Amino acid sequence: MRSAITISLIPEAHGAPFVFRDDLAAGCERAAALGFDAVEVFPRSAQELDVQQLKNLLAQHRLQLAAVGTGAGWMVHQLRLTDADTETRQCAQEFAAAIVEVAGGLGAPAIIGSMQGRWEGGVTRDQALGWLAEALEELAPHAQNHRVPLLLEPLNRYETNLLNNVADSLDLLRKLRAQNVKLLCDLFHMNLEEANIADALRLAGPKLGHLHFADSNRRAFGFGHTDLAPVVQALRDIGYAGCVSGEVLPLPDSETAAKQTIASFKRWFG
Ligand code: LER
Ligand code: MN
Repeated sequence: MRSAITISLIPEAHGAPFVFRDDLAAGCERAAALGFDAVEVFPRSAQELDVQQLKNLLAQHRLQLAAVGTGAGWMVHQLRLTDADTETRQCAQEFAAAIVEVAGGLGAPAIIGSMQGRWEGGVTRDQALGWLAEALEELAPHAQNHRVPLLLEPLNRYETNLLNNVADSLDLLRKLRAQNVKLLCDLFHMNLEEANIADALRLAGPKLGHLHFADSNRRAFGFGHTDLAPVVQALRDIGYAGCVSGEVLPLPDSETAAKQTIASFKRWFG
């Protein structure tokens, strides 16, 4: 398993669970200095990400790119893949596809999390799931061209009413022709939504593609009360070999959250 830490380049995302923010160079420097294997980057858009700078920083610090988030599509641009408006869905699709391409070019998967949107108004749950499935079918081949998966993240009920748990997300994956859509399981969301986190990870099994490593209160692992022992056992049992990425609140500050994340990673996965 590889350790990773999050860097947000979205000025509007203050209050969101990203450890380092606003400065890609400084984030990569701290990540490498603290011993992380990889960084997970959240750009404002594909076009606003300086790909050459990121490539140089990864090479300079011997870091891998764990994943690239599409969350700004929703947070900044109010784009959802399941919006009732056809044109907005198309814009959302183009926004996400551009990030899939940029991430794939750097050997990393893109994350579809908040861009899954929600069902509301005149849109039924089935309709929203149908639109999400169509979007994933279109995005997944772009990722496949780069030989990377596309990550789908179930979120807790306060962020979406569409995919909240592993079982429902697997139901959707089973309906897809694309085989490279994998689940991103976020331990913070799972703590709220799953009856048993370890059982849910076992259910995900080979479809688990990425892990967000956050404690019960969305702080760095060890700063909350999630019992990690059964979670680690489940990950071992399913042979998970992907990233364990600290997507947590920068509390009490970024440096302390990052240090706590790598210390917990080494303790449990080292
Ligand atoms: C949002 O709550 C989250 O967990 C992010 O990873 C979504 O992109
Ligand atoms: Mn997450």
